[in-house]
Amino acid sequence: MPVTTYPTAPIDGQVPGTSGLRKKTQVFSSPGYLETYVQAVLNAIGAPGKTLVLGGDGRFFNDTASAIILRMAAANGVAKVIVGQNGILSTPAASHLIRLRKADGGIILSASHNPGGPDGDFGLKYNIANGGPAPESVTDEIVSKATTITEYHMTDTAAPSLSQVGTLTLDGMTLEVVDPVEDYAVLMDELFEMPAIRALFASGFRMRFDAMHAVTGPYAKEILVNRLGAHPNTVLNGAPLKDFGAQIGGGHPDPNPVWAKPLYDLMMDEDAPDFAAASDGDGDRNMILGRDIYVTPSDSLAVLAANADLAPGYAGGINGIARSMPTSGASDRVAKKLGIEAFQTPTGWKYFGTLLDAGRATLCGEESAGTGSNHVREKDGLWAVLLWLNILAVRRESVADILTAHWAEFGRNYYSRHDYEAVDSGLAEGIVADLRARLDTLAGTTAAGSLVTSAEEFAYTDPVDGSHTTNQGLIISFEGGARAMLRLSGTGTEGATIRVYLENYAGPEEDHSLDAQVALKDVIAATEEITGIRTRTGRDHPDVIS
Ligand code: VG1
Ligand code: CO
Repeated sequence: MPVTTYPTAPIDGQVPGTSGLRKKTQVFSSPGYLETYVQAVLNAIGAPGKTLVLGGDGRFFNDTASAIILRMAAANGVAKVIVGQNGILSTPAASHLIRLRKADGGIILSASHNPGGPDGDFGLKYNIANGGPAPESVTDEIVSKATTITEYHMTDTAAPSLSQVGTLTLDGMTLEVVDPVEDYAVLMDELFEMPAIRALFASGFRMRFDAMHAVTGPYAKEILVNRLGAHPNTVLNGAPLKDFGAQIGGGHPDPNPVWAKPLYDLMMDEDAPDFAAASDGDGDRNMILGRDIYVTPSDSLAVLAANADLAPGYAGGINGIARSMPTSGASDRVAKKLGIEAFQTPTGWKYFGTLLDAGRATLCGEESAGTGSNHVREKDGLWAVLLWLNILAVRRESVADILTAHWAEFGRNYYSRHDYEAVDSGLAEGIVADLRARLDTLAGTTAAGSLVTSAEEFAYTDPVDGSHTTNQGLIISFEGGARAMLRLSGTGTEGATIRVYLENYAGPEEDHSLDAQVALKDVIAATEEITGIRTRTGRDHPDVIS
């Protein structure tokens, strides 16, 4: 087998954040950069004889990167790679394929909701045999290899075209090209009451799913239209584009009220359909909308958990609910009622893996539009949409009625996230460091009329494997149950993004009809008084409010 060995490239700031390595496409595609990181992954996992899954969200550089990775896998002795046709797999579909085919792991090419294109972002994430993102122990090993290796290996043979499903070889390595949608669609058939959802659509129920020109287009068309009988106009922006439509209309595959504004506006219109959803670049996030109502991801997790037993996949009930620390406590109230465990983990899906594997958590969620279950080891956008559809098909109530009834029973956790983007990194780190230094002095003080009951830095000990992680965000708790959380994003590629998460609770008898920003105004004012973010960044409002 003709293999050439090349010198590695220096990888700056390579520490993987909450979701693998993300960089500007120009950095990722610069000579030797992708190759050095891939060689580090292959060395860290011990490539010879392994079976790996490979696929990505189809963004610019996906095809070139896939070809390079295949040639490197062959040169490093990987036995077999199962790859999505044309190098495409959504993140949840990749997770499922790793599990279904008992692969040793997988490489997912995506920068998720970050913009794509030559001037956008690219990313690479390694997932382990359970289908989930590599835990810190593995990513630390990859980072250590990336900074110490001096060469990478690649076969001289060109990678074959991935346009046809079938089995090929590349210099002795088996290459199986699979339909990216089929296995995933079968899994969804098993979990949900498909006849009930089909009957719902047949009864005239109208839905819009915005694929945002990203990877979920083909998945949504197959499942919603072909299998469930939804009208073909249900799927919007269903043709995947390498830049997610940035050129044609400023597309940016981040499913929230800001970036999916046309869909949001449609649902606030008189003539709105019954239900709408959107997903992100790699298909693991979801946004849920009903007529005249936006469902926050934290509320969505709580509603899904409270109603999960309406779907066949969860008919026996759920074992536990895990949420990330900045996600609102709404799902904790559901866990309490169900008499099951509730977990609060650091941000990032990798922290749910052990709880899912151990059968202690069945549903998991993050405030950043991620919801999922033990069916895979990633968050799953279409899964959340289908569970909502299953619940709507059984209850035959509107999204707004379901939410109103939920709040009447459990109370409402008003919630919002304020992001300050592209802040100077030193300034952002200074704001966090100054607050960290004052945490011990905050309890008992009042800010903007609110009494601080405690202030702490979030640290987490995994209840399954005992691993410990620190510095996972700052939490300020106020009298009455309100919380403000602060952390720096680990997925940005330009300066720093400061995320401020805000929560306030209104009990079952209280008013649930307020605008979230109004309900949170005291927490917002107190947080600014304590942190000084707006004063110090010189901004009078956040860049994104979700
Ligand atoms: C963000 C979200 C986090 C999520 C991560 C990856 O991280 O806040 O909840 O797990 O993105 O999601 P950060 O560090 O920027 O806050 V995805 O859909 O981008 O894989
Ligand atoms: Co994503």
